[in-house]
Amino acid sequence: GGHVVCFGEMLLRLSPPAGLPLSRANTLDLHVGGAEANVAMGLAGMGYSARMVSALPPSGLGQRAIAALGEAGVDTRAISLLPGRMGTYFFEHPSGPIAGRVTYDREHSSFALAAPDDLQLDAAVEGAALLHMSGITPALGPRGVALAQAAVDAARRFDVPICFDGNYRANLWNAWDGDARSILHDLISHATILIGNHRDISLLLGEELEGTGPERRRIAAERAFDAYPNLELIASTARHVESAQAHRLAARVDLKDSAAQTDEIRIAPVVDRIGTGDAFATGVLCGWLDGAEPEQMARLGLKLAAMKHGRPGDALAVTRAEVEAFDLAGADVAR
Ligand code: KDG
Repeated sequence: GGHVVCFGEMLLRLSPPAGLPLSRANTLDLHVGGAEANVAMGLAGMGYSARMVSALPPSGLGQRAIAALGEAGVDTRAISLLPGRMGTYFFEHPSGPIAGRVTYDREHSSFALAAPDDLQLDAAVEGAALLHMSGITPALGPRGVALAQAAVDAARRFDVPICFDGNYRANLWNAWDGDARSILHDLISHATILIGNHRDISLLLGEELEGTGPERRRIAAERAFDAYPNLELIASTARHVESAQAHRLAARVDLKDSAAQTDEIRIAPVVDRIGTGDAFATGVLCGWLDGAEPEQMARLGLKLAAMKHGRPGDALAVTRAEVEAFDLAGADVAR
């Protein structure tokens, strides 16, 4: 099939060594991220053709982000170099009883300042197999909403299915008092694939969902299929945090007439859980692109998410051979 277009903002992640707060840091590790770029890098590693559409500043920092994409095998031709800053965020690793913390420093980034016409959406989306985007772009503010809308419009113009990852970021929406519910609702009404858990769906529908655990997740999917007739696939993970070092994770994939739910696996140690949602999305999309059954999609998504927990950085760039060699019941994933 054709290429996958991933559309969104890229960020540099700066983090002090694990265990140190920013207030005592002397050095900062650098990783290249951005939810949709993480998916692009993941798909390219798995052997799919992935193209990133974004905007970056024409500085060394922007070049660093492009280099990461290039190294992972992502097509970078549709990246626009535009005025503005490089979006960054600081991440303090969780340590003992202290939760991890994200501090955004992304205002006035090239992406956030861009207008739809500054980007290369149409050229990239034409002939694509899929457009992957997320709820982060519209959370950036009114300009972000216009960008997300333009991406949806481009996909519709060229009849390209949309995968929308809810990626709800409360801090971004709260910063400008954006009406997340109605904005996300409009965008998701055009999506074919939704990556989102029962909380995302409950926010969209503006109602509490009854039940707990797998039953609530089944109800969430049922409601979402009713509310969004274009949706064909809903995929989500459920996480239980035992401690900063040990998590439990299960995956679920719903089609309209069939569903699959994995066993819960225990993941320890957790090296770095940033980007696990994107790794999960990557696995699900690999399965979808191959026409796989829900079981395979859920399993591959869970596998990539589990692998991401064990590796530093935002993006999981692994090869198919590494994924095949990774045993979900193996050493770093204890059942
Ligand atoms: O999913 C991982 C992303 O959250 C990370 O790479 C940074 O895109 C990011 C964001 O806006 O939080």
